[in-house]
Amino acid sequence: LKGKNQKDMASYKFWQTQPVPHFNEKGKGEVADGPIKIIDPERVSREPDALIEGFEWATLDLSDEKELSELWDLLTNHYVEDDNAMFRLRYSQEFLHWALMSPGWKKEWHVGVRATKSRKLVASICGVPTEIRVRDQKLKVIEINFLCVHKKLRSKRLAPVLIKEVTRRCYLNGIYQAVYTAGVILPTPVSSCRYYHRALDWLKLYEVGFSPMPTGSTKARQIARNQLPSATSTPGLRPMEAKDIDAVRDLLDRYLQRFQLNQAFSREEIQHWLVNQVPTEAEQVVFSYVAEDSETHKITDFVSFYSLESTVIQNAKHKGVRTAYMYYYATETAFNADEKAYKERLLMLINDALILAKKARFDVFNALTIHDNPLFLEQLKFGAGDGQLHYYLYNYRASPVPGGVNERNLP
Ligand code: NHW
Repeated sequence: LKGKNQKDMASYKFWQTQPVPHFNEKGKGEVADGPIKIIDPERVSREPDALIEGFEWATLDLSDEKELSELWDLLTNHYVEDDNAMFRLRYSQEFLHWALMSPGWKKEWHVGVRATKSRKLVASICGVPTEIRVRDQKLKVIEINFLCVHKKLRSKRLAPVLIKEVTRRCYLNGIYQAVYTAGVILPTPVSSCRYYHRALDWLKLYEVGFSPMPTGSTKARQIARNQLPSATSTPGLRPMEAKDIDAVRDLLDRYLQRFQLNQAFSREEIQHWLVNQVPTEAEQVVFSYVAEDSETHKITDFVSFYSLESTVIQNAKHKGVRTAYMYYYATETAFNADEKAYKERLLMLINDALILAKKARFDVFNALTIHDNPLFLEQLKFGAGDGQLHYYLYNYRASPVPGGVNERNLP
C-alpha cells in the first residue's frame, strides 16, 4: 500500500467496488449518516466464489483445540509486523479464544482457506457480532479481525476474496454493517488514532531496538525516568470480579456514551470482555480493576488492559516483548463539572494501571489517542509511536468523528 496516492480511489481496485465512502466525499454535516447499500438477503449468493486452483474454503471450529492451534500457527508466523520487520504480533491461544468466541459468535464467521492437498491453513478472516452506537444510531455489526494471508501467497488478490466471503456469510445471517481497524489507509477512515508507548522495562525495550536512546541521555537516566512507585494509590482498588459486572456496565456505558462512536455492551459482553477467566497470570488475557468506595461500597472507578506479546524477529537475547494494551476505563469524576478533578483522578487511575502492569511483568504499555487518553499520555511518560490505527465502517456512511474516536459528545 506504500506509495499509493491516498486521495486516488482509482488505485484501490478492490475497495472502489465496495460499499464504503470514497475519499473526499462531502464535508461534515452535509451527508446524513446511514447505510450505503440496502441488502436484499434473497439476492445473496448461496455459494462462495471459487478460489485459485489448489485451495478450498474452510469453516474453522475454534472450540476444537487442533483448529485453534492451526489458526494460532498461521498468525504467529504470518500476521502483522512493523514496517522494519523487527516485531510480529503474537496472539496467544487464550487470546484467540477470548477475541473470537465472544457472545453470539458463530463458526461460520471464522473463515479459513486450506491447501487442498496438504490441508494446511494458509489464510484467515474472522468476525464476531456486537452492537455499536454511531452518534444516535445503534447498529448491529460484525467486528472483523485476523485477516491474514500466508507470506508465500501474498499479492495474489486473495484478501479481496476473503473479505467478499465473510461479507456473504454476514449478509446471509442478517448482518449488513461491519467495523474494523487497520494500520493502513483504505477508503475511508471514520476516525484515526496514534499509538503511544510507555516503557515499563526500558532497558529491555532498548536492547530489542524498540526504544531509542534520546540524545544526551544515558541508560541509567532512562531507567530512572521510567521508574514507577511500588504500590497503587487509588483507594479501594482491587481486581474486578463477577459480582461487579452490573456496576461496571452501568459506569462504563454512561462513560462511553460521551463519545460519538462507541460500543453498546450487553451484560454478557461485559462478563466476557472484562472478567478474567484464565487461572494463571502468565496466560491471563484481560486485567480489570475496580475502585470500591469503603463506605458506600459503590464502584467509582474502573480500569483495564489486555495482554498481547510480540515476537522479536531477530535478537540473540530476547525472544518476545510483553505488551499491555490500554483497554476500557471509566470514572465517576468524569461526570462532575470539575475538569481538573477529573484529570487528576484519571492520572492516578492510569498510573495505577501502569504499576499493576509492571507487577505482572509487562515490558511496555500501549495506548491510543482515543477516549480521554490525551489527558494523561504525556504526563505519564507515554511517547508517541510511529504507528497509527484507522477505524472503518463497512456499508455505513458516517460523517467523520474528528480528531479520533476521542471527540467527546459534548452537549
Ligand atoms: S488489519 C491486519 C491485516 N493483516 C495483516 O496485516 C497481516 C499481514 N498481512 C497479510 O496477511 C486487522 C496480507 O498482507 C493481507 C493482504 C491479508 C493484509 N484490510 O490479497 P492481496 C484486520 O484483520 C487490500 C483490508 O493481493 P495481500 C481487519 C489492498 O488495499 N484490505 O494483498 C481486516 C488491496 O485492495 P485494493 C486490505 O498483501 C479488515 C488488496 O487488499 C488490507 O496478499 C478487512 C490486495 O489484496 C487490510 N488490512 O493480502 C475488511 N491490507 O483495493 C473487512 C490490504 O487496494 C470489511 N488490503 O486493490 C468488512 C467485511 C464484513 C462485512 C459484513 C457486513
